[in-house]
Amino acid sequence: MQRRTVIKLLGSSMMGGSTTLTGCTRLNPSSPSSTTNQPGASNTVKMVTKDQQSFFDPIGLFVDPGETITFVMKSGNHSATAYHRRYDLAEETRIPKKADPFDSGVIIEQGKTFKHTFDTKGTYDYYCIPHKTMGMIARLVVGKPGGPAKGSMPPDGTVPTSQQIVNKGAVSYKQFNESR
Ligand SMILES: [Cu+2]
Repeated sequence: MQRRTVIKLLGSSMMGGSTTLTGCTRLNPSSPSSTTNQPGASNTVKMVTKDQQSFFDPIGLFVDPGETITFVMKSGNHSATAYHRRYDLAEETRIPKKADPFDSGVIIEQGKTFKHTFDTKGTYDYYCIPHKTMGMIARLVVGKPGGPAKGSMPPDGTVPTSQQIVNKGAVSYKQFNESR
């Protein structure tokens, strides 16, 4: 009776052991890249309509130069569009001089994503085409603050300061509203 229990335990622990080893081998290569991210920050910005409010979340995000941000359509109809004079609604340019402007166009399908890679350092302000005048705006800092948006607020409302974004890595929409 006792002996059979021991054998059973040995058997199951051996099987468990081999499973764990396989898992380790697969997981190891991905762990270095996940530790280079800022604590608690990810490179995803959600576009949301909830309780009659439309917003980007986080409203402020820091990334390193060369990183890609994924904008995800959660609910509603939205765009992620840089304040750049090339776009009709942007009354001023609020991204660094040498930066590539970006515009997702209005996205209506839930779950759809738009990606943009940010190579030029500085402060980037952007808006949502349908909700710009209602203050659906947000800010990114790539590497370090700079450019025309660095020390001022967009014409459509307020976003976290460049320094707040540098300090926190990511400022959620909820956090930002509670601090105002
Ligand atoms: Cu919107």
